[in-house]
Amino acid sequence: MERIIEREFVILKGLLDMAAQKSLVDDIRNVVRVAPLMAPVTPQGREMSVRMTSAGTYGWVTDRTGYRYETRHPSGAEWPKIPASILEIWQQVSGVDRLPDSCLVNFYGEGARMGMHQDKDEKDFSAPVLSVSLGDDARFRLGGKQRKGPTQSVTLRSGDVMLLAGKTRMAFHGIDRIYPQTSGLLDHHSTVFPGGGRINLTLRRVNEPSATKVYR
Ligand code: MD3
Ligand code: FE
Repeated sequence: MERIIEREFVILKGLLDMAAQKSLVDDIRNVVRVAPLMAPVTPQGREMSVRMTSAGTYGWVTDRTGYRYETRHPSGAEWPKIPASILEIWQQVSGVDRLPDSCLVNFYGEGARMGMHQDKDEKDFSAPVLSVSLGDDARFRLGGKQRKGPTQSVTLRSGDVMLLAGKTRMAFHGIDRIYPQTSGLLDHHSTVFPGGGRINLTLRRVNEPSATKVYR
């Protein structure tokens, strides 16, 4: 008999050791060279404090036109491939065969935050979302499917990996604050990430399962 245990909200504290974290930052530096970080503007015309770019088939973008996924950076170039090191984490922990088709790279400098929101610009809500934290500590807040209601807070540290599936996939969530200078990880790339800060990678399935090529 097959038993499926649904894991809806899993935090793998310290899954990535220092060596793995450093090589991920090297890989992200190469992504950022091809697809530079941007200062996203909301449809309401407010600049977000988080800097963003993407890798993969689809990248999440926002401007006065709205929130959406695009196949190109605003420069006109296609997004770089998702580094193999990042796909390996997905294969290790996601529990699904499909690979992510989007890797959002969020960069938080001192004072950056992300207000409570739901992720609902994707076509495939059946796949989990996976988050990788690198650099400075962050206060993460997770609520329910309604904007109002109880929330729980967790400190995310460098090397932590989080899996959001099932009901949690549609939960409101945000980053209240960054704790500056709590990690030296980004200092070895101070020209790319001046003043340290935090990087979050968010791996997602954007397109429908039927659009996925299966290789056997
Ligand atoms: C919970 N990023 O990019 S990652 C985002 O740390 C985003 O940069 C935050 O929220 C960050 O949309 C949080 C963790 C995360 C990602 C997706 C979720 C948590 C989630 C989707 C549903 C519920
Ligand atoms: Fe989100």
